[in-house]
Amino acid sequence: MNNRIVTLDEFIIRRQNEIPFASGELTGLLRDIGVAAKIVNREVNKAGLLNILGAAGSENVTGDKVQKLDLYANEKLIECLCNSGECAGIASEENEEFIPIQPMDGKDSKYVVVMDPLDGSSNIDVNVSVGTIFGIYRRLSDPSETCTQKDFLQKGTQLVAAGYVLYGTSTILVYTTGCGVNGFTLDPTIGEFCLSHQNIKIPKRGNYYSVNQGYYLKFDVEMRRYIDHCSDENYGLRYIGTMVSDVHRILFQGGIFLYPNTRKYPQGKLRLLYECNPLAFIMEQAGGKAINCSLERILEIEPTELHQRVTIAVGSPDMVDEMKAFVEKYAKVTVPA
Ligand code: AHM
Ligand code: MG
Repeated sequence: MNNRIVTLDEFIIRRQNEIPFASGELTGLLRDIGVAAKIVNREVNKAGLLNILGAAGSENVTGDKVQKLDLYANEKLIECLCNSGECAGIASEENEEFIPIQPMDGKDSKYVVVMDPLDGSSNIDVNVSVGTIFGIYRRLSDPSETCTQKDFLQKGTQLVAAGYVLYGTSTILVYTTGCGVNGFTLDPTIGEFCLSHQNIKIPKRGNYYSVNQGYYLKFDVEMRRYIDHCSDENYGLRYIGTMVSDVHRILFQGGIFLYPNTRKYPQGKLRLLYECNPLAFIMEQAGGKAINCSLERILEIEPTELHQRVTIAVGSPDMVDEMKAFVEKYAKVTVPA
């Protein structure tokens, strides 16, 4: 039996040939993200020491201002992505506008990155798992010039790579370049992400559904009927409130994750560019499906704004199809309020 450890860096280089137009730049970018993930992981893991080291907003013992973890993650990812000169610009959940990166040593950068540096904001301060989500596009603008907004407003079908890092009971990085999905678990003793889950495939159906059921009365009737069905079928409800974590469980065990429109969020809450598209790409690569509540494939939605919101149903293919059937059946029915 071959027990040889394959590190993320080694795997990325080996797989370079599978990527269309690969010239080492995307490889460099993925490695930059791997480095950033380790730095963020280190900080997430000592978040519980904040009371000792200083709460966010205060000064720590060395007199530095202690940052909120999501801002820290944003800063570190931006720093790492600037390092290799492969990234022309970044659109982040934490920044209103995209950040153009000036070319290094006259080098043309062909890619832009969209990211949610630390997803699961309500869980950050309470020791519950959080994650990083990223997507990589080939830019549309001239590589010798500053990137433009249209480089980021590309459909999910144009993603060349996407991934997430889950800072959970262990830290795992899962990514795809469109040739299957692979997972790498961080071995803290050697400081390397090591291949732990090869060619991940989602089960066709599962026993869990994941939705904020507290909003049940604020969902449209078809969504309420589908949730009733999940309950009738004795599916277990699991909801962490960090999309990365909820989707990760479903990727491995099967099930469906839903974030429908509510009265507060008529377009849905989650963001198309840096939350839903990357996770939809991974799910489809693993054999799953991802649609919105109007039954459009997430990856085919035309983005018009960086921070555009979208509704989502993502997970096991048979369960997403079932949800679709409920929407088709009940969407036009008007029930008394
Ligand atoms: P965030 O980017 O501010 O963390 O918000 C996104 C998060 C998702 O991770 C999660 O699925 C959702 O918000 C939870 O929202 P709610 O608390 O409304 O259920
Ligand atoms: Mg988020």
